[in-house]
Amino acid sequence: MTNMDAYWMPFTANRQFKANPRILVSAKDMHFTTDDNRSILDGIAGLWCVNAGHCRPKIIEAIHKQVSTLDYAPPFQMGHPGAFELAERLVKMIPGNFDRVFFTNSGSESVETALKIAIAYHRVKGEGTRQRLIGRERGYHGVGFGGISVGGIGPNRKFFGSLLTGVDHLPHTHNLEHNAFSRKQPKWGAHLADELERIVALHDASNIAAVIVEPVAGSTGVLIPPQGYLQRLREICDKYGILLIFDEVITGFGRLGSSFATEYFGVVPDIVATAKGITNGTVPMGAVFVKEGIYDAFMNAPENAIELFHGYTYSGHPLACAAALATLDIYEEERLFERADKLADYWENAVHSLKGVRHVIDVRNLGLVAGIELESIAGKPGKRAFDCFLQCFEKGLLIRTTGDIIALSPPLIIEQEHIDRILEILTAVLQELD
Ligand code: PXG
Ligand code: PLP
Repeated sequence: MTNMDAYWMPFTANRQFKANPRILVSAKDMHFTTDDNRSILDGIAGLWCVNAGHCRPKIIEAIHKQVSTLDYAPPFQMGHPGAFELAERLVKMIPGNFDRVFFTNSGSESVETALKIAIAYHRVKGEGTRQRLIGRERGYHGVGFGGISVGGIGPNRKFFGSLLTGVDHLPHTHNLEHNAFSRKQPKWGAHLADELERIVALHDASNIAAVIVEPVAGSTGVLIPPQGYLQRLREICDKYGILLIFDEVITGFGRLGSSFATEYFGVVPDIVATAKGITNGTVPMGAVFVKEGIYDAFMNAPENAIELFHGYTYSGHPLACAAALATLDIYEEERLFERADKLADYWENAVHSLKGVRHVIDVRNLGLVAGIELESIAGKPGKRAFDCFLQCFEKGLLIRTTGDIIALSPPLIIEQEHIDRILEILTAVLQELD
């Protein structure tokens, strides 16, 4: 292994890692292989993105063919067929009346794009005072300044100065007293959406552009929305002309056993931010869907003028488009979203078998996602779950932890025997853990 010093690793305990590196060298379907040739079962689809499993030949071939035909095409004032084909395919795939897609290269960029479009939309409609943004405590919306401003994860915010002004936060919905060990959506908590009314009363709707939430909060440790909560947010936004943005970077592309969370919950937002699963994690890409009427509102500029002053060098990159088209083919051909839906009950029973296992104070689940909350060691928050992560890796399982919460989100191609194996390793590790 080469010297590791030069690489400043993202969201990583750099010194701990470099002292005890965990190096992956290849992957296939449900497994990674390490540099010491161990097979690691992937319990988190890479990082919530490899929904069809690793190294799928169809996607590899599509990328290969694309890079040897058209490696790059400028996206400003120019186009290439793949971007148009993909956009068309995406708007047909998402339920609700979304009619345009803006391409980005990550979830963070999708969030920045969604927030900017929301503010600009009100302005082009003559409501330029609508500038305030409302996020939620514990929300994760990537790492751009917009995303951390509307986001609600303390450590992701506190080092970075004054952030965006004009931002408020709804309360999060996590409450173990009421909702511990709920299966699917918890019963308690819809009333927390009414906090939006208080924020509107404080600032007046005429100053508010948008509300952004993750339909299921992922990164903060899997928080499932209470029954009726998202519907209530939708109603209040409608009442006041506030745009509702769903950040579906994790929930999009089959994670819940449906195309998108908007389909799963039957609640249609105005803007949907996506990334991750769109290319099965192979080539960075994000996509922002907007509801009918939003794009049109921008089309009043003179014919030859740019309508939206926003975009990335790599928006709709040919390789990303090729990878995404092949990925969507696989999702469709293998009916992977339905597959996830069918497996969801087996998954639910499996993860809830952790109730009563040492240290476990909550299990929550929806689709092929689960959160397992551990009791923290006094004075050492996060240590127990991190130790669990290290020991699972030693035993051949990749999980993700945040604080003292374990998140699981396997590729949608997972078999029941893999689910059993995940629970077997996790249970054994938890029983032995301090
Ligand atoms: N929004 C949501 C809801 C996300 O989950 C982003 C935006 C940002 O996407 P990019 O592609 O810029 O990272 C995400 C990303 C974790 C974890 O441990 C989750 C994410 C990223 C890294 C770690 O749960 N989600
Ligand atoms: N910084 C500089 C100096 C640039 O010229 C550009 C793009 O042209 C950017 C940042 C933005 O890069 P990207 O479009 O890849 O987000």
